[in-house]
Amino acid sequence: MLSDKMSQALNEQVNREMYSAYLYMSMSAHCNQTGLKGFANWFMVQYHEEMLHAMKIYAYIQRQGAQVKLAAIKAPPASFESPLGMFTQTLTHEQFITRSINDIMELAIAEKDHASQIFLEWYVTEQVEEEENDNDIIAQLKLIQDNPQGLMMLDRELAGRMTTVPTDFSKGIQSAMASAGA
Ligand code: OFO
Repeated sequence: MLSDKMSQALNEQVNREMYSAYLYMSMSAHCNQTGLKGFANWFMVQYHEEMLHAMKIYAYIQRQGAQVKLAAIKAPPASFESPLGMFTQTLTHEQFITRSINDIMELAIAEKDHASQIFLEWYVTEQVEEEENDNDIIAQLKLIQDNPQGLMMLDRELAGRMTTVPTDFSKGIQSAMASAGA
């Protein structure tokens, strides 16, 4: 059972995760257009991760017998600054997501909603990884500065990022997680 407040907070988080997916999809398109195919791949993998984050909450709301209420997803920007500017923007966005996950966790604690606390723990851990990934790439981009060779090397490295999360949710989240071995 979810309180109305928790149900609303989780529905809002679905929207934030969908926006994250949309933002990274837009960044991927921008990178493709500017010839950074590896960066484009990295952001497209990130898009899939965000879709999983949204779908897990979507399924949890339903399993708890509450109503999914989807809201409009705001349009992301279509053009971006340098790769360093883009990853700085990504980190700022992920820090915002971390704060929103923490706020929902605070609500779950205040409401003594143990099921939601356990559910949200996965997101708390995931956000540490999200910020760490961005910080690592930002550090590399700062070392590279304006060196095109360094940028191309990093682009090749980011081209190797693979999607490890499920992408087909047609049979539900549990089946998707099981078939992806997640
Ligand atoms: Fe869903 O973690 Fe990024 O936004």
